[in-house]
Amino acid sequence: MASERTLSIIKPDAVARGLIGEILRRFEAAGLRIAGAKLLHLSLEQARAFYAVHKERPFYPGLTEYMSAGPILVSILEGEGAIMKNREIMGATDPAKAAPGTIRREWGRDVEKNAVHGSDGPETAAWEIAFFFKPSDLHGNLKSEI
Ligand code: DAT
Ligand code: MG
Repeated sequence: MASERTLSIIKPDAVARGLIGEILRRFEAAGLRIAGAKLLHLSLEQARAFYAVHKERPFYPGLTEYMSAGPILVSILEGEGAIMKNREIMGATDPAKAAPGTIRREWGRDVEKNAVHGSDGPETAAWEIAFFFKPSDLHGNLKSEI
């Protein structure tokens, strides 16, 4: 399986509850490397642009309001099969349906406030990474012997 990059977001309620360290630990423990990261507070406009794919959905207004309600931690995760690996670690969209041990099962509040975001495929990953990061903000391929 090829090395990939995917976009992860730790959502506002998880940042507010002090879960950044616990969540990033899960990714690193699974062998994913953090190739870029920053804390930022999206405007409502930015949240609408990021989730534009869902703009016809009934949950779009609530989702974009929530995602702009406080700081988020956006990061680029890198590694073999990173896109699917991240989605497995996150668990299903609805925390009530997520497998035991997943981030969403452990820390998601409901289907909207579900603690984390992860890209769902190679094209969305490339688009989402470019939404938040310039190429010079990426620091991939760190060697474990450094
Ligand atoms: P995922 O985040 O697992 O990729 P998605 O892309 O279908 O899920 O939806 C994006 C986000 O929108 C999701 O993380 C939370 C919110 N959302 C999805 N379905 C919802 C629903 N039925 N009610 C409220 N919010 C929802
Ligand atoms: Mg999605």
